[in-house]
Amino acid sequence: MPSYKLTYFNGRGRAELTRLIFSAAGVPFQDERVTDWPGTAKAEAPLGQLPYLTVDGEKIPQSIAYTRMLAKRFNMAGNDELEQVKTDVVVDTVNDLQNAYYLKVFKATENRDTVISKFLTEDALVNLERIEKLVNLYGSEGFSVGNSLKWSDLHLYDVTSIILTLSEDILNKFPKILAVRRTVESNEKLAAYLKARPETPF
Ligand SMILES: N[C@@H](CCC(=O)N[C@@H](CS)C(=O)NCC(=O)O)C(=O)O
Repeated sequence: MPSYKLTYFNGRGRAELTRLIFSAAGVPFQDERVTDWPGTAKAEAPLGQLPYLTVDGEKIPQSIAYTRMLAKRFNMAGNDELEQVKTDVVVDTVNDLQNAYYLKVFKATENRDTVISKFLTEDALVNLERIEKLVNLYGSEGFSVGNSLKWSDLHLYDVTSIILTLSEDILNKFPKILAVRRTVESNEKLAAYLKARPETPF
């Protein structure tokens, strides 16, 4: 089996999707959490950013690219070409939501309440509507694409968990998204991981 080491800060952030994939697949990996940044870690990171994944000694940056490779290896990328592209479409749309959150909310230092309420009524709503529409088109009850677990389900779960910390009822009008969240939470391996994972600052 290849050796995997995931290097990130002590947070969920852009590394949590990868941790969820390893957990769902039951594949062991080293979960390295850097506490001294930039320190020497920035110079050691291929693009001067975290996260990156070291596969059999080779460091690979860009979390979505290497997580897609893992999803293929662990049979969570789609069962044929059409399922793969649909899964990528959901992942990209969830990325739009995640990137808007990082850009507008995570980085906000002033007027946080105003920034959050604008984000929730604009970016969050638009992107959640799009994700709900895609799950309706491509998925089935509890799965965002087809009828088995894909990495898009895990990304959807992870990013909507962040949105829920800003507004606990925002997902109530998105039944398809809620159904995917229930699938993830009721998966035995994922439930065990979610229960055991550490609380972190982000
Ligand atoms: N597209 C990249 C984004 C990586 C990124 O923005 N990393 C941030 C943390 S989430 C970072 O390393 N910030 C610290 C820095 O640039 O010094 C990915 O998904 O891996």
